[in-house]
Amino acid sequence: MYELLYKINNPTDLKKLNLLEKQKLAKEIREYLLEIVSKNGGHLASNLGVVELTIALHSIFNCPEDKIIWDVGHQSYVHKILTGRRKKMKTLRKMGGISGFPKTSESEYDNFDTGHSSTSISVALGMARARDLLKQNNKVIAVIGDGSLTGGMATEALNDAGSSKTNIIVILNDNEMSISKNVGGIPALLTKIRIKKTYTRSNNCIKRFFNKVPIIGKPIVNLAHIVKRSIKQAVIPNMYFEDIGFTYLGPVDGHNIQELENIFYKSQNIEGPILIHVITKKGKGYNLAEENPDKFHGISSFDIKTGKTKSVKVKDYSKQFGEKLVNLASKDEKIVAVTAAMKDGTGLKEFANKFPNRFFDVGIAEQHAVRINCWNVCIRFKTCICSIFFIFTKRV
Ligand SMILES: Cc1ncc(C[n+]2csc(CCOP(=O)(O)OP(=O)(O)O)c2C)c(N)n1
Repeated sequence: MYELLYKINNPTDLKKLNLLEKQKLAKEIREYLLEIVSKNGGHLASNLGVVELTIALHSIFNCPEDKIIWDVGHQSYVHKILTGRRKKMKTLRKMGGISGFPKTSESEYDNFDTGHSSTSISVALGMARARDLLKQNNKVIAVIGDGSLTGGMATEALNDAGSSKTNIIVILNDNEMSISKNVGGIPALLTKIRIKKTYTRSNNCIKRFFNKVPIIGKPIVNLAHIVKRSIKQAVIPNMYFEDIGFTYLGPVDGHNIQELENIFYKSQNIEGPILIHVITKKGKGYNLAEENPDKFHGISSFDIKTGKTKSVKVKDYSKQFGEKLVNLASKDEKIVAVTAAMKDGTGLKEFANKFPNRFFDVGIAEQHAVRINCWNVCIRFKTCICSIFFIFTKRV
């Protein structure tokens, strides 16, 4: 069943595989992830989404010399499987078992003990600067999701890294999801960038067509070339990343190993900060998770066929909190709820359904979530603090 997987004990073994074998390995890894998480519980959808991305990263870069920083770290299972911890993954969420997040004490392939989101670019930039001071030349790669990119710290780090001229690679794993659907202006920007592929394709088709038209064809193409940059500015907002100092590469299909390897290979010869935009599907390869990525983000043990969780449902703290809040809010329309991308985790799902106009998901932005409440009256403030407080206590 796991014919190839059992032969991979480190990235060197992986590098020996050809493309077809890597594709087969991706399939086996997905089966293995399902087997483990359905028994033990864990973060499933995010890991299913980064299988090819992780294979391509470990095929092109040379870890542990090259440093990969996984933002949040909940998507590091595949990385663990490929870096000698395949068997240990069976102890996930067991007493004394393997961590579900990168742990420096666990492996030389893990570079930072994560958990909080939006930290990876800062960490990577620090490592890149230390490397430069030590006159070393390893690569430093931050892998950050589009959800985590909404966190303020990520923007602060992009701002610093963009002007630094330091060699650093930021891989943006864009699956359009945080735990729930991603929200705000940055996801909207990324959606616009995704149309680039369509734009480039149609642009080339038009060019080919006019080049064939006698006499007037070539001048039209030339004229188009002159205005191209301004059109590009208007149509392709990837200029945002370029304007703040990054070389932008992509968007690339995050489930195509060959394309990913090509772009990672290319990135090694570019100086300065690079942002590679990778499009992935959360829950990829397991229909139920593709359809309900939020349910399968973090899940307790479940039946693979039906997707039904096996644990007995108890009324936990967040459920109690959510119910009470709905109850209070039905009687007092001044009550609002603010969450930092944790609608489900903080028990606010029902509130959001019942009072959509009084529900605010502000993205992974806890500081901002607390502060937008500055017009507060007492009860509003309490509501907000409960929600934020809960994030910090039951975050992962
Ligand atoms: C500061 C902080 N707030 C909230 C969380 C809870 N959390 C864990 S993963 C996640 C969503 C991350 O989305 P994204 O970065 O897009 O990764 P994906 O799971 O979609 O691959 C959230 C909100 C956290 N880990 N840290």
